[in-house]
Amino acid sequence: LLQGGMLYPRESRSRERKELDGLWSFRADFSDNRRQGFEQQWYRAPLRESGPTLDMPVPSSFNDVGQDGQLRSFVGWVWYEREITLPQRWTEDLGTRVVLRIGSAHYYAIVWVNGVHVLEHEGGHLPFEADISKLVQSGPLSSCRITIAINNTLSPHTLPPGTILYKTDPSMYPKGYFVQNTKFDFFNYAGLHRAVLLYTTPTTYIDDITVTTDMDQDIGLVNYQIIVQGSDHFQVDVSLLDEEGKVMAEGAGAEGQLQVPSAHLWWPYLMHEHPAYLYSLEVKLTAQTAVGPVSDFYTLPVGIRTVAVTESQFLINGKPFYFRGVNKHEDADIRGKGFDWPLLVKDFNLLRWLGANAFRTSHYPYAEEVLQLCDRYGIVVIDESPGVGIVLAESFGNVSLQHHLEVMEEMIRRDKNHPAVVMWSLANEPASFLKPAGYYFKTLIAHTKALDPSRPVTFVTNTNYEADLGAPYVDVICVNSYYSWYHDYGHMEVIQLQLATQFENWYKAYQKPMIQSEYGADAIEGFHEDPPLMFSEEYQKGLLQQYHVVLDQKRKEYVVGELIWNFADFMTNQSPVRMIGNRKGIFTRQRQPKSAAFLLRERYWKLANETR
Ligand code: BDP
Repeated sequence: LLQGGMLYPRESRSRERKELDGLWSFRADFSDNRRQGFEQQWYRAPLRESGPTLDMPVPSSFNDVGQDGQLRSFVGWVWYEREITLPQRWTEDLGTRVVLRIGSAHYYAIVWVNGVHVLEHEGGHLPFEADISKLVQSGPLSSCRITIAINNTLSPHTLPPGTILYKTDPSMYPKGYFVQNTKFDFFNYAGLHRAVLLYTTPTTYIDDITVTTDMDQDIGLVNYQIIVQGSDHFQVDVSLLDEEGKVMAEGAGAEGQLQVPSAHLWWPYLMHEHPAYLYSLEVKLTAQTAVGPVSDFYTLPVGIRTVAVTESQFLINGKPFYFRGVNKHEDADIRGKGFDWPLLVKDFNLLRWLGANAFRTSHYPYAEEVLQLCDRYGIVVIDESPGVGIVLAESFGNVSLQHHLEVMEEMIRRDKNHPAVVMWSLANEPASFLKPAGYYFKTLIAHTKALDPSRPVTFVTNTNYEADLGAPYVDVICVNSYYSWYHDYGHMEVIQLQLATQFENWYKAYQKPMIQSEYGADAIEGFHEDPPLMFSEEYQKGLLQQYHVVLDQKRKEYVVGELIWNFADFMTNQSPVRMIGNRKGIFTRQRQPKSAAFLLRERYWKLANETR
């Protein structure tokens, strides 16, 4: 199991944070073997001393901010560097612990501080951190230089997987020519995609908090477990405050249960008069240490809710819940997958405009700030791992499985306390008919459930119900289908029959609740054709309407949700079937509605009013 917690860095009476967003120095290593940076040790001295640098914004993907096509499609190591000045109290107070935290670096990262190697991390969508106190407190330096080398290369054992293809025909390609191939349908944006920051804690500190909640009649039960590092002699006190700041329950000790009479439950958006009620768990640590008494404070938002699955229902707080939602991507013009507040707020405003109550983090874990807003707004999340495009036999082997198990540990460690997260999705459209897929998913699902027994687990399939070797182990069957899009082009009249058959086959085989986890059609905004033709707004709308007829029948039985593909248009690799990206968005990449958005809006509000 992973060492150490991964609490979101919040300020408190005992904790400070310093964001390192802004311009970093940057260089892509275009040398033939891509290893010049290591051979010349670019981390040893300021980057500008080893060659020319570019200004690179953080957070952002590096691909789309420049005018250089080579950099846009670069595969290999890129180097980021930033020099910062630290406050004296951080560098001189030996009771202060200084931590460097990187929200996301895609894909493999190596970090140096003042030329000293401090950590490495694999995987582009989850945070990692290092205690750098010793490095910044060891000398007269009040500045510190952070160097991060990032490699975006994907192999059969990375998540997501990919392959490097060498093109060796000398009559067609120059010497050493290679391309990165992937089996997923979005652009492999890379760089420092989320906040890089420094934060402090005392040297004896609250390392991790785990909260699970339950109900006993109208009493809310909040189970908590706190992990402390730095000392064995400490005291932990907790109190749970309501939204007005009134103390509702108190406890002492690193583990326990708080009881909240007449608890306000955390409800999804539009399901209750007061959705998304959040309590605050205030944790106070006091310890006797060599340098005297120390206190650490951390406040965690807590939503009291339950999640359960029956043969045909998905229950939140004991009530049937229907996912009316979208699949998203972290994707936008210029910044690529870089975190951006205006974009985030716009997206949440659009979700509420739609009357949506849920989304899936297709196809990787999203920024923590996204989940925090879901907690606050009552938007329910299916939290998906970066297991997208697992289709090669090699990617089901032990090396890959081991990494996937670790990714689930990192993901659950980061996201376990979000009430909005109601289910883990382990993968999207894996080749789950391949023989090793049975063992792979059995092991992965058992591990995930051991890490978090409180949430159902799924993966999203497009395999035939008879051939799927992973489906026996999931709690909810999530199926993607593209009737009348990837086959039977133009023939919307076959959708109802094919979709009804899909649901009936799966349900008969498994008796588990089902979600239509993807369906949709490309439409170029402003293209109109009536009668509808593919790629017109009318076709996208017409196709969705056919799906809705069947969804309306089956949701009365065992279908518990529908997630449109996709919320917005997004960038993909170039190909003859992608016209500047995937156009299945109901919003454009700039977040303007196509006709289908109005259709969905009407539908979602109608569904909301029925179930309210
Ligand atoms: C599904 C994938 C999704 C694609 C979509 C499409 O899960 O990532 O973008 O198809 O082709 O198979 O539009």
